[in-house]
Amino acid sequence: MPGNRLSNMRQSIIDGAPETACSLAQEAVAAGMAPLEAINDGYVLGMRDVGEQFARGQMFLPDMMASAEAMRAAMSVLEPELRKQGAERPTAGVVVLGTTKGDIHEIGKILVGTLLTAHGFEVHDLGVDVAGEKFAAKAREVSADIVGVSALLTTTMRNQKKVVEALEKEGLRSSVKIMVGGAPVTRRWAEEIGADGFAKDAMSAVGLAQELMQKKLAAVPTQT
Ligand code: B12
Repeated sequence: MPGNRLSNMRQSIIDGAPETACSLAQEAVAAGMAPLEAINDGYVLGMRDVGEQFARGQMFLPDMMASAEAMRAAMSVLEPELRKQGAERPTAGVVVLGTTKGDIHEIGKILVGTLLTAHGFEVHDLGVDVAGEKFAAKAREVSADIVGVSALLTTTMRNQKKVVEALEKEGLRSSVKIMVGGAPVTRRWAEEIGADGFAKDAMSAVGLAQELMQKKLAAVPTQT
């Protein structure tokens, strides 16, 4: 029963139970459930509950770590399924992705990277705690079209601006589009720091990346 399955998935994250999270994901794949449905309507809701309980002081850091572990276990099953969807398409664009300096949250960023890959983007994931200069150096190395910067803490959001500045300093700002995201990030913040766009979740991030690619290509003079 899909309804039950989704609520069990949600609960496995709240319980911080990697084995249950993993076997529920395997069952879902075997039953033909769309991986994105399992993620968005099951596991991510559990993560949201965990965040709320943590904020209310009803859960502590070790619980939150166990939940993150359970989420990773589920993703290890679902991620390859998502990737399969984009395996044989031409490259939609080159994206450099990472979490800002001082921040080690990675689950949302990984999800964004997976969905971008599933939609044909070539993704270079720099991981977590990444300084602006490192984003800029990688963007130059791989001739990135887009740099995507994640931040989950109100304190590390500010470092998204440092990435914008680092790209400017490297002379890359006109050739690279910048998108930002993460729970505390808003459209207004993106505008304030001079980024090109914000997306609230991984699926919207794909739409945004496609839109930014169109803008980028429209700005390039056609060769005769
Ligand atoms: C799991 C978790 C952790 C795990 C992270 C494990 C890991 N490997 O990632 C651990 C336990 C390590 C952790 C640590 C901490 N955490 Co924490 N954590 C969370 C929690 C519960 C869930 C985050 C998550 O994975 N969500 C699920 C994913 C799918 O959602 P998401 O990250 O928002 O990503 C989606 C969108 O935002 C968007 N997106 C994300 N990135 C990007 C990038 C781009 C380019 C785009 C376009 C879109 C996009 O798309 C994603 C997919 O849909 C949140 C609560 C919450 N609801 O956010 C707290 C939370 C973020 N943590 C918090 C805190 C306080 C901390 C600690 C400081 C705790 C402490 N005292 O040590 C440390 C910080 C460590 C550090 N320096 O980074 C606070 C932040 C408060 C604040 N306003 O700053 C939160 C909000 C909890 C709370 N309610 O208080 N945490």
